[in-house]
Amino acid sequence: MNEKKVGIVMGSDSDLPVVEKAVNTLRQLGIRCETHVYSAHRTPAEAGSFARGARENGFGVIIAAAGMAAHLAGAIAANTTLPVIGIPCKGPTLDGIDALLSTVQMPSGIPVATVAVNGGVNAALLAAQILAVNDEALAAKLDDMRAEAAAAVLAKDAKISAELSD
Ligand code: RP5
Repeated sequence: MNEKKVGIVMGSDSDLPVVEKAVNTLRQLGIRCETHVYSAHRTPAEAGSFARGARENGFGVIIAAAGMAAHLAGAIAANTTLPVIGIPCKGPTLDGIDALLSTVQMPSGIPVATVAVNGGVNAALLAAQILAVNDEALAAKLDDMRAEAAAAVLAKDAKISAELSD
């Protein structure tokens, strides 16, 4: 098991369905995570404090999920030099474009690696790939996971091709 944990922060418990996809993917890979609800707007002190202490508290990457005017990933990134992955969450209006632009459009100097709207799985995989830079066992698990995903696609191809080809 990787010695580093993944920190996961969401702006509201309403983001939980997206975050659960990330947690499940990390668990499949045997990566420890710690999950919190901290908001850039409603609880900025707690969000900043978590980010400032993250490196010394054993985290290697932080995933931040938020919707609407989604400043959480940027606010976390402003308080740590650990890699921060932002998940823009789709809100009740604007189809997540609001959160996407708020998360991805970081000014030079404070990067956030932004995944797709509601991209919980890819956030976890990217976090795993970052930890796997110096963890060969984890890199092998990622290879296995990709091979399984490819096999599943090829099985679908075989089924559909058999049914719909003349
Ligand atoms: C953001 O506002 C949260 O990340 C959430 O996506 C959105 C709405 O939050 P709730 O009003 O559902 O708590 O800060």
